[in-house]
Amino acid sequence: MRIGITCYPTYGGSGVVATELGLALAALGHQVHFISYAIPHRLNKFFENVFFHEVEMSTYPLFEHSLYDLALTSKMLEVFEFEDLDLMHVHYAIPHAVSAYLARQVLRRSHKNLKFITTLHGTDITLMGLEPSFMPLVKFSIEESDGVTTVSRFLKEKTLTNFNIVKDIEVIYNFIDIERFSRQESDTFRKHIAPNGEKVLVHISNFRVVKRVTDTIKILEKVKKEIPTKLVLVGDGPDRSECERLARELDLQKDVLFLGKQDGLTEILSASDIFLMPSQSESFGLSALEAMACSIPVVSSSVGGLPELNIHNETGYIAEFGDTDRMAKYTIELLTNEKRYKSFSKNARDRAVKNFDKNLIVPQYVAYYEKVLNS
Ligand code: GMT
Repeated sequence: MRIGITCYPTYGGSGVVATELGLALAALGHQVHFISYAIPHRLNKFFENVFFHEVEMSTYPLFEHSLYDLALTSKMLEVFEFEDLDLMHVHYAIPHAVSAYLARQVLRRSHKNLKFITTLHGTDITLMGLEPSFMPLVKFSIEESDGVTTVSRFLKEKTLTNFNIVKDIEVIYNFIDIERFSRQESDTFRKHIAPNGEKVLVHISNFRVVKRVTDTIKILEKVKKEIPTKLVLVGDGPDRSECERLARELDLQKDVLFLGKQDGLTEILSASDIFLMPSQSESFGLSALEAMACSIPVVSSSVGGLPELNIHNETGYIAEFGDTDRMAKYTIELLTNEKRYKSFSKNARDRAVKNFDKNLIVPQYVAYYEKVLNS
């Protein structure tokens, strides 16, 4: 197949899933054309069967705001025409599904048929999509998509109820390369961050308010009262300054390591004991899956799709969001019970391998593409 993929190219789960999917499809022999305003984060070298088309943005004094949605539509039309695409797959509804819809309508005039699939990832349904300035178009573009997938059962339910939609939606979970994400046996990084044998908690995100990164510091404060522990924070975003302020206020500035955006996630995860995900909203939790694949148990909130990933008392623990006392209690329990820790660690890896291996999930996308193309 010749597949066009549009996603946000920045540091974030939906872009990562879209890029990894495109690379996996290309490795299977499909031709993949990424269409976005910048080259996606993980598309950083040459890959056979993979092409990138940059959406060019022209500036003009009359246009005070960028007209990205329209420029994206035009680029989709150009790529469809010259690369003979079979299908467009857009990730994150706003504005990608609307641009794909527009492209399809333009092509219909010349009796050409472009089908598009929309994958909903999270805040396009639970937060941004609900804003009055977006809601009618999000509903419309989902209803008009030739196929719709969500990354969890939770997100499917939310889509149907939040937007009052009656439509078949396919749940296709996030996936992982289980060979790339596996525990590395090197203690160089660990010695650097925990030189006196401290335990290590880790969190990876884009530091948006919904991630509640400050809760990880509150958890550290409570855990540290019982066990010498460090906290590694990976990523960057709007809440980073607030986290740095809180760490100083709680006199934890030497125990919280802010690493910023990083590529070598397996090395960092392999040097850690527990992954914290205290989110207020989370449709799946891709970075928790990355941790599980590296045999790291997860202490998370119970929101959204997290219980579909992190099984309470098996791969980690879940607690109500905001309940940092309980999350700290669970963390201490795991860090002080070696037998339980080992079994959770094994369960986490096993669950990632059995349920979220890219070799299981990518064929589900291919089958769905075929179903939509043949409908
Ligand atoms: O919806 C978002 O916040 C954007 C998106 C992203 O690009 O980071 O994150 C979502 O998509 C990921 C990949 O499917 C999921 O693993 C994340 O749980 C989800 N984030 C939220 O629901 C907050």
